[in-house]
Amino acid sequence: MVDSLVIIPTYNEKENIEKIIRKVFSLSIPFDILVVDDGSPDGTANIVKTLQQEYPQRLFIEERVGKLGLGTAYIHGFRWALQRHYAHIFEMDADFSHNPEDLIRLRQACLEGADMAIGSRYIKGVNVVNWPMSRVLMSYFASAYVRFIMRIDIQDATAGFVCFSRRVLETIPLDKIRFIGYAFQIEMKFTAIRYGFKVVEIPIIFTDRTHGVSKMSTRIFREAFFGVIQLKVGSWFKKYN
Ligand SMILES: Nc1nc2c(ncn2[C@@H]2O[C@H](COP(=O)(O)OP(=O)(O)OP(=O)(O)O)[C@@H](O)[C@H]2O)c(=O)[nH]1
Ligand SMILES: [Mg+2]
Repeated sequence: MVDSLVIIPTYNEKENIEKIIRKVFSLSIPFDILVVDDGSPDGTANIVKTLQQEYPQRLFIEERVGKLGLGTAYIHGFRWALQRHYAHIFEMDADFSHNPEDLIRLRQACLEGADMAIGSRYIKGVNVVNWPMSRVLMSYFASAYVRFIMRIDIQDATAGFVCFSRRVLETIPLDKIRFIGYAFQIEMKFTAIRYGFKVVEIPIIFTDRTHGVSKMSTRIFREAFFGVIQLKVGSWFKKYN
């Protein structure tokens, strides 16, 4: 039985979705895929459903009615995975910013004792390809800001390429996770560390999307900026056990 599930949230990814699914299924280690699509108007879900005939019992889709945000898409996917047998549960973007080949290295880190392995852009310098300098700087300083406020030793706090061991998702109260964008990624890491899980960073090269459109918005940015302060203050009053 396949022990790994890659959750791919999608909103208007018709240029990427078929290619990324085929790429994941061509890896030397088997991974199942769950696409969580938020009613993409461009028909992303239909492409997935057609491919399901080619990959029965390996490719799954959950469709939600509207664009409900990345964080809640992942929470939906985590719950789906926990109802099944998966030991390793991954987050990965649809747009090839994350190289599917790296799934194997993230999984390996968890097999070697990590509870959560993060594909990190900032372990050895800055490994980002094709981002405008302004965005690299923003992301890099965002991580520094998070480290400063949260006092966590994570170089790439907003990373969205992650392998969770099942026990992490079973332990974290998923109904208490409240953020949806970059702050969601920070919140998951912060919470896992607070619960005492071993979180490791694996260096990856991150490439800007070449197809499709960005869903990054100032709202997501604002959520992250104020969210970390809220998370930090909230953690003073919260018990992690
Ligand atoms: N289900 C779902 N998926 C989403 C939503 N917003 C973004 N996504 C997906 O989440 C992943 C990351 O979103 P991106 O738009 O690539 O965000 P980003 O990487 O910060 O920005 P760019 O790479 O510049 O576009 C992609 O696979 C998107 O399709 C959403 O509201 N719901
Ligand atoms: Mg992207």
